[in-house]
Amino acid sequence: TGKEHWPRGEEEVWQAGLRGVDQDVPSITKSIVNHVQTSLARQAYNLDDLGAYQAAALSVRDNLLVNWNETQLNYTRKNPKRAYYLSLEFLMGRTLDNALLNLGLKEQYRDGIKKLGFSVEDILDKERDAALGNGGLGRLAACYLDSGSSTELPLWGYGLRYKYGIFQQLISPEGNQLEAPDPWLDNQNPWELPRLDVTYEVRFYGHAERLSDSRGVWQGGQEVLAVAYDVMIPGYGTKNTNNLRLWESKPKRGFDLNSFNAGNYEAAVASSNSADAITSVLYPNDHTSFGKELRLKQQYFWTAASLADIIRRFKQQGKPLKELPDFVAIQLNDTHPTLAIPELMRILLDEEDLNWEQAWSIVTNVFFYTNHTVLPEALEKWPVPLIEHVLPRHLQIIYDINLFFLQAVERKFPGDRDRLARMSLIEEGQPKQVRMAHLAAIGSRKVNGVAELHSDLVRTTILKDFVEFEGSSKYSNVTNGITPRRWLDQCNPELSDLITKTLKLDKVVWLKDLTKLDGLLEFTEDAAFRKEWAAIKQRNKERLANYVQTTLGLTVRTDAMFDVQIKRLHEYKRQTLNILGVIHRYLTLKGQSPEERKKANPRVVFFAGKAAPAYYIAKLTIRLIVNVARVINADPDTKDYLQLYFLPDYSVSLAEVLIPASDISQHISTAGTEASGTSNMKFCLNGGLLLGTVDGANIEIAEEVGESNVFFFGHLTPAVEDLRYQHLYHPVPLEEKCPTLHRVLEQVSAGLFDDADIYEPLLNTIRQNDYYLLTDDFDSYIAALAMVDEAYADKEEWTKKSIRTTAKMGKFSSDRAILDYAESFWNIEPIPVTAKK
Ligand code: KOT
Repeated sequence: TGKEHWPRGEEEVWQAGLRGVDQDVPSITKSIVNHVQTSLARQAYNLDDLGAYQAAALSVRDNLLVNWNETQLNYTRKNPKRAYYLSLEFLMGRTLDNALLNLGLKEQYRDGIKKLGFSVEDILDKERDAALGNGGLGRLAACYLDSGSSTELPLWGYGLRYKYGIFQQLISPEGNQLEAPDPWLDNQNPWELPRLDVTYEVRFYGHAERLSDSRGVWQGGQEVLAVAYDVMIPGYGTKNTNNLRLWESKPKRGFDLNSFNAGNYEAAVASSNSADAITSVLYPNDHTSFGKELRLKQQYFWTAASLADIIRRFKQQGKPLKELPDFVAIQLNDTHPTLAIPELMRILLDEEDLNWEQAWSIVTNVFFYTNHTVLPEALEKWPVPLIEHVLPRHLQIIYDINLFFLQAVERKFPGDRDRLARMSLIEEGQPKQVRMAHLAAIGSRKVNGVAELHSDLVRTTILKDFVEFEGSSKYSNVTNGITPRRWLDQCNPELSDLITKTLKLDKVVWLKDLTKLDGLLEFTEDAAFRKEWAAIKQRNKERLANYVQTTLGLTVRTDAMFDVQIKRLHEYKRQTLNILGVIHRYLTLKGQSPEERKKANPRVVFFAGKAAPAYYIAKLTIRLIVNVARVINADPDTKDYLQLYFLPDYSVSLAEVLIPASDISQHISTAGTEASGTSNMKFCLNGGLLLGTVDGANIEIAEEVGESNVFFFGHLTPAVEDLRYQHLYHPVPLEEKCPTLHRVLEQVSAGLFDDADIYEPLLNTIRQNDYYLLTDDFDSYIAALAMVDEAYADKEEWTKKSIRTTAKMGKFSSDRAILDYAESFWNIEPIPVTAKK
């Protein structure tokens, strides 16, 4: 009829109400005051910054809701193919500032908030980060949502609404990391919309029976309810506002009345508690697979609810399921959502009565899998007995997939038993385990890595056999990206303004086509421009120093080079290399006369990052950094030349202060271990230079900005395997192999910074097999640091490098990345919300 999406009643009456929200300053202040009075029920006279934040947020949210509704209605009407991004982590950070900038309302709200007696900066600072992620993988998902809306793609995210996000990090006086919970929902969250009517039942445990070769039935066990919470994702410079749907678990029926009446209160609440537990907390492990039952339940709960929702939406169109791949693409963010593959098979076989070929053909055209790491300990494997217990029907389906798959491999490579064992979905052992990366690969239409080198490694190492079997065209690359809205315009407003002024473009233009930045190149020779550029960096350094002063009470000197390494603590990322380099610098300074020292380039070194709570070596690294900082910062001989800070509780918001302030940042993973890295892109976009290894996206950054503008060191990926072999079979004593490093380790062992012996377990990882090759790379690392010093001594030349770096970062916009997914994988197109009639 074409009328099914029209309102009941009189259209003009509806239209009068659907005017949207007025955006002039008087309307904004009126709306804020109104929210103070009604939504918050607070008095104007004693409103504090938090209350003002909440009222402003609710007022901004009204704008988002209008756009969100229009976008969703537009999708419903036009019915395009949609893409869904399934991620267990969305590291969103704060929302208010981002929403204001994306809506183009920052200045109006600044004025309005000022008229109400508050400062916009103070109230922005009251917002807690939404920290539903560990690091790069979760932040990437957040950048992709921003870009999906900004490029007007019909892209939804699906995740979990954890009650507790990533733990809060505290540092004890001894330098140990302590963890505290992150109850981010304690204040009500204005950015989410509870959809208490959108619910699905998700089953666990019970028993499965086969009804025929491919069909089965799964009954009994526990049923848990998934409840939807929607988070609005505004696009930049467009009305398009996509949705991030987060699931909360809750018991299907409050508690069990029978047990309750029988006086067994504990049994009555136990099943209710176990339902609530599913979405209670984000697992704080990065790059490890733990095999914990609750984590498996999280993964299934989320994939089952998301698929049920996607299929319900598809079915509303009245189309047959064989057309699902024409309307739905689902991107799997790492292997965490891989259970979606057997779950969709289960739905199609057991509930929709399709045969195996029909079902498998739909599945393998709907899913797309992104791999984010080749580290063996991070590749997910689930014990077969655990899957059998929690998801008995899915185990049957996984076995069936495996059987058909291995039969096909056998036909192509007859008699190659080793190959079958390597490729099987099931790893033999005690217990047997399901290899999720294999399942994700064979169940998907495309598989990609996240930077050129990483995608090559995926093709030639962990999925080599699969490329040989299926052909290489399925295995491709999409280099990661970052949103320039948050990671330049929002975190570095002065630089953003200077760029806008210099390019003589509306900022919407270059922020949506970041390659426009290369128009800055011609200004590198303009001394006045360089002066402004350098002055902004200096003010950002002062802003960071001010943050450290107010939060930690420490005075940072801002006339020094700022050298920053901020990321999860992990041996492969080699924070240890950095801190040992700092100690080397300290010992060198101590050995010099006061006259010699005066020639030194003063440096302030910043670290920040969390360690997984059970990662002992990573925690010991934090302790070493904290104690070296304590000694160095108190040493009158050196404190003018070297300062060191470990900033606790690293977060998206802290990154937004640190990144614009950096002169040089370190991305120094052992070659071949960091899939991409994304903070490297953020630093460079903000005119910080890069000190790094030839790894991940560092390589592509160097290709763009030119090798003369980055500082590379260390062995290359092809050498790594040989070096590890040497360590095992032809070890050379450290004092011979690398005397400089030997001397540093001796000082740590002797107790120069802390109790002697405390760091032996950490130092022994280096002295013994040195898996991450610190002993091989230390000398070239020190040489690279010296080159950085030398380059920094020529301030004008350094500023030119800084400008050139920013100018050449266009490739790394997440808009480019998401459009690449949309075109080469998903086959979806922008669906702009057209202006209302
Ligand atoms: C793996 C298992 C559990 C939790 C997280 C991971 C993980 C995270 N694997 N890779 N990552 C990072 O993903 C980023 C985004 O693609 C990359 O930039 C980074 O190099 C990966 O380490």
